[in-house]
Amino acid sequence: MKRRKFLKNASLTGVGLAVGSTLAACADTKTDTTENNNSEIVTASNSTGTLPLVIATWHVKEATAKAMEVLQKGGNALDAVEQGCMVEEANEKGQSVGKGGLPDRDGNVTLDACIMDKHGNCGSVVYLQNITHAVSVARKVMEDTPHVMLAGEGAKKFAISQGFEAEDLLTEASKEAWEKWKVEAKYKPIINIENHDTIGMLAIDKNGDISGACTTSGLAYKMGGRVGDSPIIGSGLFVDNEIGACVATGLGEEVVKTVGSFLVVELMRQGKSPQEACEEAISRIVNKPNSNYKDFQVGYIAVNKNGQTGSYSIHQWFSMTKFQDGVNEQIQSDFFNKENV
Ligand code: SD4
Repeated sequence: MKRRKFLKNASLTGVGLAVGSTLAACADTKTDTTENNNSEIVTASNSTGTLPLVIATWHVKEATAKAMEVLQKGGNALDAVEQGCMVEEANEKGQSVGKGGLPDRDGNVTLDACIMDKHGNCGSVVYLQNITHAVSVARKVMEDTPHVMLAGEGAKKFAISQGFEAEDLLTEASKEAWEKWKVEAKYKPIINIENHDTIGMLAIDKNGDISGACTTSGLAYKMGGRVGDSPIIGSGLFVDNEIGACVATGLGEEVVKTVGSFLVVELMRQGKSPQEACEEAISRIVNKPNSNYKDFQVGYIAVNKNGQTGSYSIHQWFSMTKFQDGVNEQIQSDFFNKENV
């Protein structure tokens, strides 16, 4: 079923679902016949692979290819995740990241991003406007300030002082979509209307060191000032070089409430595989009393120190892109809600 059709059929109260899939642990690699933007979707082995390795949320093969190029040339995981995410930030067709991102309800494109390195250093920007490469500004916050997080006007001023150029991020296509939305202006943030979304990327370089990054324009038509999980260390992203890393996508409010990425890494510390840890983190959300999980999506991808990976989401159609052993592939994620599937 086409993703858009699925969304339509999902009888959601105006909220599009981000859908995901995870690796079925230890399943063999095989072609799945499900459609997805002409790309092959596979379920893949969860076995340990060689380093280096890159994984990212959604269908972002160009971004993972860029990251792998950096790693193959001997670059470190931090450079790889930054440069990989930059590919999607610059891609105007992606309406959930960087330039071309869908605006908030007032027509402003506001970006959230963060980055974390092997030492546990981190940097983040929230509610950043007019700067395409939010992930690079986050890295500058990490490396060139005594702070972890800069917001709004301060973040923008800092970026400009570092040589970033201010530009209009609202493209014609996103403006048009916003104009259409305004006709009804239902205040239901839309998650994931494209076959890619917030990009979260994790990499292990040839030295076995892990870094991660996450960048997004957040929920389309969100309230002005809204910040999601993506720039919140421990929620949208967490890296522990001893254990592994995790990054989230979907309805940020639900990720923040369970400090999702930190949770996944801690579960791996307790001995769970990346797959098991992602599944447990999703179960914490869906098993809350009165959880309305049918109306929203959350997906996690994770990697451990051995190069095992996992991904899991609440609803169908989430995917992970993985580049390892010379293969850059989109992997359909397993998911919790099998009703109507
Ligand atoms: C947010 N987590 O701002 C982001 C949006 C997202 O799939 O990932 N959508 O809540």
